[in-house]
Amino acid sequence: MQTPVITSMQVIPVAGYDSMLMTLSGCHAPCFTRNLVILKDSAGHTGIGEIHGGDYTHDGLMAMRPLVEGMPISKSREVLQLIHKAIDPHADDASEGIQTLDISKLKYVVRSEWAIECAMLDLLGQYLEVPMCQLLGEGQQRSEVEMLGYLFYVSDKGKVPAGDMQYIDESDSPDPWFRLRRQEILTPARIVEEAEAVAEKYGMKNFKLKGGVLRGEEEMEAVKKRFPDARVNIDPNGAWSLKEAIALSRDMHGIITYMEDPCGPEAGFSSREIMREFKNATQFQVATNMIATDWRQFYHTASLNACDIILADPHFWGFDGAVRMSQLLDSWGLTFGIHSNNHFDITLAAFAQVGAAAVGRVAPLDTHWIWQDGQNLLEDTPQIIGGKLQVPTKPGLGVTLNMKRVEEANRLYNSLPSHDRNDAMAMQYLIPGWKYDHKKPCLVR
Ligand code: GKR
Ligand code: MG
Repeated sequence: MQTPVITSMQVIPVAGYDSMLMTLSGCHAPCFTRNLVILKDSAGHTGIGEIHGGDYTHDGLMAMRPLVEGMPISKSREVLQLIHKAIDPHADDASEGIQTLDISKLKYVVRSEWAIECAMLDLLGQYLEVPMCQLLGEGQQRSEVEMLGYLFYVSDKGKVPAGDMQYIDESDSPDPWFRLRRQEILTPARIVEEAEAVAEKYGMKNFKLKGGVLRGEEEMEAVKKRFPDARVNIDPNGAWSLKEAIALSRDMHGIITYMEDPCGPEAGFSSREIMREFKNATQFQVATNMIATDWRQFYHTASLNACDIILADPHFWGFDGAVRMSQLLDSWGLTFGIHSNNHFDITLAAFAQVGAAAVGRVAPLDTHWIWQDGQNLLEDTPQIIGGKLQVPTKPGLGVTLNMKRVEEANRLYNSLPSHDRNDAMAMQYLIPGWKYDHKKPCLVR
């Protein structure tokens, strides 16, 4: 008996709408892009995966097609091995990761082949009639996965002149969260409103505020506000100096659960060394998606005991890799989590599967989904209920593509002037001549 064979691999670039979200790297554009991988096999099954957008990732996936098509699904590990042997690092990829949140480097940290791994696991799960999480690590650990409400500062989209690409408006939506997420949110009181709307809609009890936007003191004022019955952390993406981060954290014990990438490289020391010093000085638990984005970086992070929580995004680490990380962290008494960028609901389903298979202590998973909710590419988008993402129970990834929606998202992608993420572009409407500086919050110029 032969296992089914992969008969075709399609790569479909797609785009969706976003808010004017602020981070250290600038401001999200009106649209974000992703790449979808769709595999078909000889048993008539469809396997899907989603990964970051942009031509670099798209072209990388297209180049991998000949290594995937024609292979039996039982050889999925071998397919990945062949891909790894065939890939040469790009000449501009200095393996530095995203220690300074230089968004132009993100495409090198993201490994496009993990979208293929996802789609192959989807096919394998359907063949074996088990959910994907049963095929990972030690198998399924839970049926729902705690998520955190990812709060952002949002700028006023009215500042973009008519005629230029416009941000989506949802002021006539019946849903209070959908209305709010497209409006300006720049004060502590508005951040609290945001948290309340998110809690009301999704039932989340854990929040993260994306910092690196205003002065550190102002951002700390926001998280000191009332987060009813909730826990909060802050992630300035390494914008603060060590001295500043220590001063800002002084009165925050009992308010902040952990700090995510509070400081970055400075004075000849790497972020890993600086974060270790931050931990020594404050006794705060520290999380990262910036200083450990591959196993070599993780070795140095772990050697220095620079972090307690590794946000092992499966788009960086792979599905097998992310779950392997959870096993390692568990045996060392550390905590696993997941980081995200803007994504569609296929990634949401993938996070559900990885979160379900992760062993040990799992921090509430990061997701941008709340900013995209409603733009579904699936017939059966996994739901977040009571702050917990429900793990699909059907075999494989456990979800079905809505091809009509995918075609619409592909049309939007094709209408965009550029396919790469550029957070400096929209900043020019807010601060003319704005330039990225990894040590300056984006609205502090
Ligand atoms: O998508 O704007 C964003 C995020 O700020 C992203 O760039 C970060 O990588 O979410 C991320 C984080 O937690 O650092
Ligand atoms: Mg982060």
